[in-house]
Amino acid sequence: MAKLIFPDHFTWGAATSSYQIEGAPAADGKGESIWDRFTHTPGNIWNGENGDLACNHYHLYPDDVQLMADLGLQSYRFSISWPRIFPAGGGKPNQKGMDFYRRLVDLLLQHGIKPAVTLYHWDLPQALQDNGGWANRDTARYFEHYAAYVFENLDLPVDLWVTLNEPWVSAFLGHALGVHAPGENDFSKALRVSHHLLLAHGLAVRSFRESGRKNEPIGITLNLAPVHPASDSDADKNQARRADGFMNRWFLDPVFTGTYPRDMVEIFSRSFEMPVIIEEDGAIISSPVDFLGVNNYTRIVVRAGSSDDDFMGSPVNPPDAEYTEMGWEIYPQGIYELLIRLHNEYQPPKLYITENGAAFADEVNEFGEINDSQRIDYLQAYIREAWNALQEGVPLEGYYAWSLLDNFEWSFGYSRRFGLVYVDFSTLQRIPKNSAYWYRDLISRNGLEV
Ligand code: IFM
Repeated sequence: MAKLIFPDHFTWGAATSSYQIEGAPAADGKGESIWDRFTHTPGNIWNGENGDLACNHYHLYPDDVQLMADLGLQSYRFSISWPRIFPAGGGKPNQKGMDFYRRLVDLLLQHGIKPAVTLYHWDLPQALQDNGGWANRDTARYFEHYAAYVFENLDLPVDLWVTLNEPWVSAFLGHALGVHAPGENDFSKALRVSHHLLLAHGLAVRSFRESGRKNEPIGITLNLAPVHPASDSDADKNQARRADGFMNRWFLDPVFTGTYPRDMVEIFSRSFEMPVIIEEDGAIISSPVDFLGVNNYTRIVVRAGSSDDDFMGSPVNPPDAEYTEMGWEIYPQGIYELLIRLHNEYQPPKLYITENGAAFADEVNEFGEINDSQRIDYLQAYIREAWNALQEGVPLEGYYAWSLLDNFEWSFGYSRRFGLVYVDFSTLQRIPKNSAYWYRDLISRNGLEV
């Protein structure tokens, strides 16, 4: 049996997000978010579900921190709900909302668990949506204000700051495909939204550098996936390049170079209205980050679409592959390919895998156990590829499993279980799955036995 040991300073954690676990949508002065509104609009979510209760982490967080400690987690990545801090997006802050995260961070630190804080995981204050949402450039300034307030008032050590989680998803699933809040179907608007999200990220990084928080790293988390052509034909290869431009480069290029990929600007501008870009925007968006957070679950395989302007192509599911409950191909070597590419092409100072994991149809057996061996196999295979990337000199600093708990999986409601810990949504009982114990053992030996 081989032992694949990770560097001593490597961080092992698990991740969640506010709307997916907290519940308590109006507690202690919290304002409405676009996800509160979207989930309460009939027809948007599987089975009419919503995050009103979710895992009730807002009230059960001490138990959850204890669970993390029992599993030996070294870090916990969570997100702050903007409307808990600024119920109307801007204006008067809500002290009680800030106090909740202060208590959480304090408790994590007491247990020796390093907090990794994401400022935006999609729950925009509805009041800002009513003002145009992310399609309105002012929202970036509101975000800067909110971020600056958190930097100043979450006055405890934070290990990692993430400005935005997966802006591609906010922009395109929310504004072009309409399956996420706020549920719009306007591609030109989605492009504008992507620009304002990137601007918000850059403004927050700038404000962080001006804050008193000197030695804490800040970065952004992108959902990234290798894009492969379905065949060796030139048409499929060109399609893969365009799909990569849409899925990956549209965010990577501006963050690391200050400009949008030229091929995609040409393609988009032939069919859509382009965002208004002011001269200073590129410099703001590319404000140097300390790390890039990578969320990777699968790869994308595409066949050529109908024209050279088709930037999505036709997705192909390779026939002999295995798939998770999300219908996502299990493709561990993709994370290796991605990490090597990011290191070679964009050279972020450091990289973190801020999310990786799998949904399976977990069940509690007659002994009260959840034998999720498929998840263990998945995690083991991906972590092994991360180790391979480390051997090639990729400055990978940590890994966060998605997710600590089964939770509200957006338009899929509670029908997709990603947790290391099973949640019985009728009683809210937490039961660590076998993968949680497997992960605990991996953390304790800082590596894999394969
Ligand atoms: O649950 C989501 C998370 O909110 C963002 N990244 C992907 C996860 C699984 O779909």
